[in-house]
Amino acid sequence: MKGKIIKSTGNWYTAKTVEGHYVECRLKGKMRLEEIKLTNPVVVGDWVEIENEMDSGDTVIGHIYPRDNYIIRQSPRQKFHDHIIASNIDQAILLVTISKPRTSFGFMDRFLTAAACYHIPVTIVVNKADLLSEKDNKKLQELYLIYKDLGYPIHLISVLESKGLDEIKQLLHEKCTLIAGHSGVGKSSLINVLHPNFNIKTGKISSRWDKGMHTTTFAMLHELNDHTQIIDTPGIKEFALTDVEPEELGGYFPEIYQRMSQCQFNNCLHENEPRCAVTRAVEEEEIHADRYSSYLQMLENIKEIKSYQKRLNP
Ligand SMILES: Nc1nc2c(ncn2[C@@H]2O[C@H](COP(=O)(O)OP(=O)(O)OP(=O)(O)O)[C@@H](O)[C@H]2O)c(=O)[nH]1
Ligand SMILES: [Mg+2]
Ligand SMILES: [Zn+2]
Repeated sequence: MKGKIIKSTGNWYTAKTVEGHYVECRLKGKMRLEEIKLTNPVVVGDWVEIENEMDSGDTVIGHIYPRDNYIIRQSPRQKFHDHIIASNIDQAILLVTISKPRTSFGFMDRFLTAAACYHIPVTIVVNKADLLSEKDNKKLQELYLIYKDLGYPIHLISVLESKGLDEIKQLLHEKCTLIAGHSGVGKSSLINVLHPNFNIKTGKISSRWDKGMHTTTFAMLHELNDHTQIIDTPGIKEFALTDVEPEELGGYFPEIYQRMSQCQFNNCLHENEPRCAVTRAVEEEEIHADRYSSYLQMLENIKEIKSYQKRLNP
């Protein structure tokens, strides 16, 4: 029977079958051996085939259907160990806060790029509007200036004061949406206010560091109604760009994509090449310097990953 994984805690998974039943299952013994090398062979959002195992009487996952897309994060401990957060999503909300905790533009760029690789549309949602100081407001204006121009929809909300939530409800309607962002930005709090019956655990912000406490520890799919699903995720430090080639990266930056056909070399990486339309646009301040430096950082990172992979499989 076909089902969708809604929760994963180590070796056990919860799947919702197409008939609407919730079943606890684990990976079939044989599959476990074959896929043992992967950190997380089954993830929230995966479509799987569930069967009854004769010997054990357990309900097991016998097959994982190919994923349409997924979002990967970089392991906080091991640089090259990536971890798929969730799969088969229609869209993502990048939930950010200007302060408590602060979300950097560099972090946003990484997520936007990771999502663009899989053609996952992203809406930027700025939470904690109630906390904005004058200085924060300036930062927020800068955020609008950069990202609105690039074509990303942006919403300003306050979960605490229930402001701006109707637009979010409309946005989620009949889609499967992943909510991503740093620990403490209010991902779980937002999901809680969207449904009266939800009671997801939320955590305080450390007053010492202005950072979240990593309250949500694994991704979980919550159903607002039969056709509307929302995936809560743990606070993330870094998103990984494992599957991207260096010369592809520019294609995922709308402002680079727009200009790269005008570069002299068609394999231009927009670093120091002559007659590069991208570096020219940066000099002329048509491309934001912060965005360009995010690009260069990601490019370095991708090159590093590639050379690591080459060393592993020469
Ligand atoms: N002032 C203010 N605080 C908020 C708002 N939304 C959420 N919070 C608070 O922010 C803190 C963190 O909220 P969570 O929902 O646990 O954050 P999270 O993003 O799920 O964090 P992790 O699970 O650690 O990734 C809680 O104390 C919330 O009450 C808001 O709009 N304004
Ligand atoms: Mg949470
Ligand atoms: Zn170029």
